[in-house]
Amino acid sequence: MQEKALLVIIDLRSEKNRWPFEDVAQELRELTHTCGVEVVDTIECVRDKPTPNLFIGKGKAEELRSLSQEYEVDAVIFSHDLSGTQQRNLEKVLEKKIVDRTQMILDIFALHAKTPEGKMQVELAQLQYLMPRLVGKGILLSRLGGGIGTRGPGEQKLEIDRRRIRQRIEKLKTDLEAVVLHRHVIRKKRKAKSLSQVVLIGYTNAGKSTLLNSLTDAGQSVHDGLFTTLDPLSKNLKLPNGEHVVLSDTVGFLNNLPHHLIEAFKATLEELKDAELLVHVLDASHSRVYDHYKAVQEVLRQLGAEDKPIITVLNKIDLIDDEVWLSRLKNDFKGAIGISAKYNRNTGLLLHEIQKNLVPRMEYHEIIIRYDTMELLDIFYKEGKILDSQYLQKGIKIKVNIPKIIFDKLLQGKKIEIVN
Ligand SMILES: Nc1nc2c(ncn2[C@@H]2O[C@H](COP(=O)(O)OP(=O)(O)OP(=O)(O)O)[C@@H](O)[C@H]2O)c(=O)[nH]1
Ligand SMILES: [Mg+2]
Repeated sequence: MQEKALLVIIDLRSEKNRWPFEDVAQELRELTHTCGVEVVDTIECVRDKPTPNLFIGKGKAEELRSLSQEYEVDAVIFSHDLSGTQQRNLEKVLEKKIVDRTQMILDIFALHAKTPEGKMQVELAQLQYLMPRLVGKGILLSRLGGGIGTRGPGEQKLEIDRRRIRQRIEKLKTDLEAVVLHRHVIRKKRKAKSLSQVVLIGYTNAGKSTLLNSLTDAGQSVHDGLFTTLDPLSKNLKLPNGEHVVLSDTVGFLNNLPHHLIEAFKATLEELKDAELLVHVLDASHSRVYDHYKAVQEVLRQLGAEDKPIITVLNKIDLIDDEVWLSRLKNDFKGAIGISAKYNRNTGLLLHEIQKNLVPRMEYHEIIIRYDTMELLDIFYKEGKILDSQYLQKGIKIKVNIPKIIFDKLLQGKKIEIVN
């Protein structure tokens, strides 16, 4: 049976960059749906600042207790992160499973991670979240502890658990370092082949994977929910001038993404640092698109990648009827390209823009390929773009754009003759 939850949206007046109630509620609802949990009601709780023992006031906690019993919910989900003490105390008062935002995001990540690397990253983030919460009698998280109302280990066992968890964290960190190293080797190989790396970034659900699919034959899974992609894919992409680049998908960002997650996913996000160009995909049909933009900029800053060249893409224009909204966005995001990844609108324009923003690696040549080495023509077709070809007595004369590195190799082998 589907689990049911009551959502508690806390409006903290002391908080910087507060989002309006309805927007926080909407995002928490989407997270909850993505977890496969039904929302029965959303309660607002306005406070100046949190209290150390319950986060919310005693009266409010009592009110939530009766509401959650009335609705017969399995869990009460909070829009803000709770300390271990707050969580335990709330659990005592409400007699329900208490879940905070980070925990829910971690749960979604755990559900969506498929590769060993993705799973390791999620486990690391979960354990790091758990460590400071292992106090007093100890609690265990929903998934780690095996469900609602699980009691934690006793005092003695707690020390052992703590030590084990610490060891496991260290092991995961070492293993992930090996992954980083491996990726580094792959990237070096790409560099040696002189392939530029273009990385798609953006808020979760903006349409990054859809765009990767429409530009390449990636076949990335696409879904209307949050954090669909945890195991990003890189694909070869041929630009209009014939140049090949590597196009990579990434994990979606979110406002106030838990820092444990950013830390744990650094191995994956390392790709970003090596990118020659970033493509920031925005869901232009979303009313919070400006906040999404800011949140992505913030994560880029945390990753030290905010100075990279970047193309802004206004995706999902097929969903926009309001011309005023679109022109406002185009005005605010100067130079942004409006596209529909789903219906392949303006994606050609985007390819040209990507090409324009990359340091040219292609060279133009006019050459003759002798008939006895005609097989070379395949290389030109595959690696470059043939603009014209002419059959002469000596061989085939072609006008071609080709990566310098490949051209130089062919020239060394003296298999071609330069005409121009
Ligand atoms: N109408 C419309 N829907 C789109 C467009 N692009 C993507 N979508 C839909 O938006 C949803 C999310 O798309 P994804 O490609 O999975 O988004 P993502 O950015 O990869 O999301 P995460 O992997 O979760 O970060 C899916 O339901 C897509 O079908 C578009 O141009 N128009
Ligand atoms: Mg995706």
